Amino acid sequence: MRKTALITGVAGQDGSYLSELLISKGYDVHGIVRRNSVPENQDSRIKGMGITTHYGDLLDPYSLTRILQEVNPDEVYNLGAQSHVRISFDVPSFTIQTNALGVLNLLEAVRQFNPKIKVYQASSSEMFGNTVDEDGYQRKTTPMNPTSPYGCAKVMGYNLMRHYRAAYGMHCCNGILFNHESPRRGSNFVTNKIVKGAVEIHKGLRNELALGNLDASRDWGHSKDYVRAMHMLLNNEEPSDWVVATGESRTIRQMCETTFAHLDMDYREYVTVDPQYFRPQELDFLRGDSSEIREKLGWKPEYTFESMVEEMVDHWSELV
Ligand code: G4F
Repeated sequence: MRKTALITGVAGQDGSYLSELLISKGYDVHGIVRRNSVPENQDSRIKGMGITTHYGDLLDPYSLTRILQEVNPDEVYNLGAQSHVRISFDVPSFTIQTNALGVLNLLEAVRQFNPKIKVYQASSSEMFGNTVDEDGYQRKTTPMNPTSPYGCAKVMGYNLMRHYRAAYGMHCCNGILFNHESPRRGSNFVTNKIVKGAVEIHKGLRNELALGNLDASRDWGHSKDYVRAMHMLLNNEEPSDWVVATGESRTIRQMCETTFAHLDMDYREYVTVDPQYFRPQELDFLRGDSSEIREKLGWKPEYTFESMVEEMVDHWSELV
């Protein structure tokens, strides 16, 4: 029988790739969108895909109950969040409400409507903060010491999922996803900001690119590979928590070097550092150990760091 999926945050980078994946697998896909004064800004990534959208909000439990009743999903993917770490310092209360209380609202609505629905939670490597195991990796046993309101809220969401699994036997799964990018990434996240800026400089539209901390290091994968992992791990018989990562870490400086080199430029001639992009507390280093999902579920990324950057450069070169 045809399966039905409900996705919060459907209009975002991951929501749009996940929708495409599920549609290709024969799912009926529904998504929750929040009211926006310019709706065109919101559906640009998902227009014409064949998704049914519903107005709702993680902070409005009535809307969640109504949508669950209307859609009656087999699987719920909670990708809705205030997803920008730097901005979480500016809007900490909103971030905590959406990213932590929102998870509770969704879990309670599912539990009361039908506790057999499978629930995926977009947990994040930001939860680890500056803790790294002795071998230089983070894994699900690594202590969580978040360094941002965003990270604190994600830890709460993560724990709520584990609690609902243990207390009510619900099929709740956390995907602890390390950074994942693509041409659909918002251009205020560092990868797309660098690529867009480099392409604009290459085309003579600007002279420099101002960034924040160039020495932070991230484990960057491609969103398309990571939404595949979401679907795989949610459909594993035993509900559990899984790390999804490439196992490679690069600094922002290295990201600049690779991107500008693709365009035959030297980043050192154009990149400047502007303290306005620093964070009150920085997460210095991320590198994930995803051996469990690779060994048990056979997941592995198809993109390399280089092929991902190339795709992003091609995208912006066509667009700008
Ligand atoms: O691209 P970012 O903004 O991503 P960040 O903070 O790592 O968060 C992303 O990944 C998390 C997973 O670990 C997700 F949970 C979260 O939702 C989001 O998707 O920043 C990456 C790094 C930071 O160290 C930041 O300080 O880049 C550094 N950076 C340097 N200059 C900058 C800039 N970040 C941004 N956004 N803009 C800059 O100009």
